[in-house]
Amino acid sequence: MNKDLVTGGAGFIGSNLVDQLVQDGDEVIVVDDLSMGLASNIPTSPKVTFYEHSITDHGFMKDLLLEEQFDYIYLLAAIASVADSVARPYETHQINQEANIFILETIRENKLPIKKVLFTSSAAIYGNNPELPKHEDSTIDPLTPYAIDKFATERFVIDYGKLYNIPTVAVRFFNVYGPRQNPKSPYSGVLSLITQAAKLQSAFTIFGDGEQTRDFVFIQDVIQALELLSKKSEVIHQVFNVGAGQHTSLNQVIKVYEQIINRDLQIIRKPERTGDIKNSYADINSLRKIGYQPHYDISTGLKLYWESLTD
Ligand code: UD2
Repeated sequence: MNKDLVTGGAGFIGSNLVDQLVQDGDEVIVVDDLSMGLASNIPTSPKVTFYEHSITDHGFMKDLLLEEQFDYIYLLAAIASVADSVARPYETHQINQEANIFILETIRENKLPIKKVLFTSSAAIYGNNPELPKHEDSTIDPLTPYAIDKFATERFVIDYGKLYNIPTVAVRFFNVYGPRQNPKSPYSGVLSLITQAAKLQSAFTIFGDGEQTRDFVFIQDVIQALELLSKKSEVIHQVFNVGAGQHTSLNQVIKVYEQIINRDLQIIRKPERTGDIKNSYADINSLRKIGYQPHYDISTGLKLYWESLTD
């Protein structure tokens, strides 16, 4: 039986991953300080142990790593909001970078026999590079503390892998959406904000003309990608875009949603946000080559997201 560590396992993506790992029969340990996540997201199962702790507590993390001897480590704990990283750059650095390097360092120093360490980065590292679609080797343009730390940590993860012979891999998430996504801040993912507006029958604000596009990828497709990347032992020391490989405009999203809920959404239009990117989507050929195939188009994914709220 595999033993897995999921940092950030109470969050949106982390908790969906924990669900899957438990279904696979793994034993899962979650470390999360609940700064963004919710304890209620973590499945109650004898196979899951939850530690409400920050990954920046080095003593705690070291003891845990030495004691548990994990097979798989999924690094998802982070300040996940770009706006937060701008407000708290040093704290972001301690969480998003230093704490992760400390984990790698503990593995290196103690020669821990890990099967795979998977780090989660972001499409934010491409910044304003207008190239479409974004390839893993496209020019990067990290514009915020969030993007800088994500990129640098990706490099550390790959380099620790190559230099010290640790099986590591990194992913760059595009616009992930689905059940448990938290619509708490105005900078939360746009699909969680639309979903919340639909649920509360409140107005949704579109910034700009609504023709901006994003590569919206449903959480179950993301989980498929994470599982493939962690379980394929020959896949190491590489970074992968994780998206659906499609782009959809906000105006299209609104139409799809109105069909799902069978009524019109209340829309307010405001000027484009400063710094907004017009179009973004992922080249997912590297991921396809290892067997990834996205199964959820935007209408299927949004329908499942909507139904998860009304259950
Ligand atoms: C994502 C990240 C952002 C940064 C960026 C880098 C999230 C939530 N956002 O921004 O932090 O990493 O990638 O490329 O992960 N919009 C509205 N109304 C709203 C909210 C958003 O019209 O109430 C628009 C927004 O102006 C943008 C689009 O929807 O044009 C998507 O916004 P988003 O924040 O979900 O995602 P993105 O890709 O701009």
